[in-house]
Amino acid sequence: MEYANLLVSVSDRIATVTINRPKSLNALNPATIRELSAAFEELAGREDVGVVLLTGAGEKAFVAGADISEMRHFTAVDALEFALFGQGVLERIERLPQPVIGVINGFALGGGCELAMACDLLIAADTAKLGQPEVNLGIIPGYGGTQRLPRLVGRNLAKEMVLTGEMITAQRAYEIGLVNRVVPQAELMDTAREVAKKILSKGPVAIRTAKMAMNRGLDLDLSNACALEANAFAVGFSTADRLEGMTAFLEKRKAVFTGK
Ligand code: CO8
Repeated sequence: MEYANLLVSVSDRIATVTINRPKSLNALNPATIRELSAAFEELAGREDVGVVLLTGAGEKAFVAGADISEMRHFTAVDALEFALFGQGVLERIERLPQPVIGVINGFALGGGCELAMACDLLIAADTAKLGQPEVNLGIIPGYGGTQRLPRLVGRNLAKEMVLTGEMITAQRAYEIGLVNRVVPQAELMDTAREVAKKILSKGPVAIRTAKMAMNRGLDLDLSNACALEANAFAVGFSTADRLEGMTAFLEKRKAVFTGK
């Protein structure tokens, strides 16, 4: 599928989705959000895709937020619609069957930081900066920032970021658990692909059910979350891959998984 604001490519079972509006620092306008929705809907159904990398075009920005020039003309009703639609798109990304690695190549601000937080894990360039600067514009985060950020880094650190609007460095984001790794800009894509390849070498059904159990379980109390895990664990025993994985271990060879 061709997009005006995205580049989508697939190679070696890794899809790369690049938000491609570098002149606006990859800001999310309504058209781009709609395209992200369509792209991730398509990727969910692709059996030749095992991991998705999500990044921004150029070296300066992942996504510098919602597009302020378009948002400036919104009515409250427009804002509600834009927020709810965008939240649905981020939920689609979060619940994609395949893992999504956010490759944070520069500024991830406002809606960009929120988009990053919908990914399963984040690898950031040492030059990246993250933040929720909405209060500088007299508004608040609208794509789940007030909700996902406290869940990820804790209430007080999230409040500091949202209430001061200050950006933090990639290194600081690593220290507070907002990103998984920080690497030199030049090594960013290679590192992301290495992590993707490691995930791809595991049993695909196990990867999908582990992601689902962690995502859904976080919204439940521990007892129900563990019951969900037990059921997902049991499903794994219906696969040929678990027999292959265990047999390969006992035969001291590398497992060859088929996703069945
Ligand atoms: N929207 C539109 N254009 C943008 C945005 C943006 N968010 N960010 C940057 N740009 C544009 C600039 O206007 C500029 O355009 P031009 O060259 O035509 O003047 C170009 O990108 C380059 O930007 P700068 O010249 O500003 O580059 P600097 O290196 O000086 O600064 C910054 C980089 C610090 C990233 C700066 O551009 C900045 O502060 N950007 C805005 C960041 C921001 O406030 N983001 C939050 C937006 S609000 C939001 O995301 C809410 C999300 C929830 C939405 C809910 C729906 C209602």
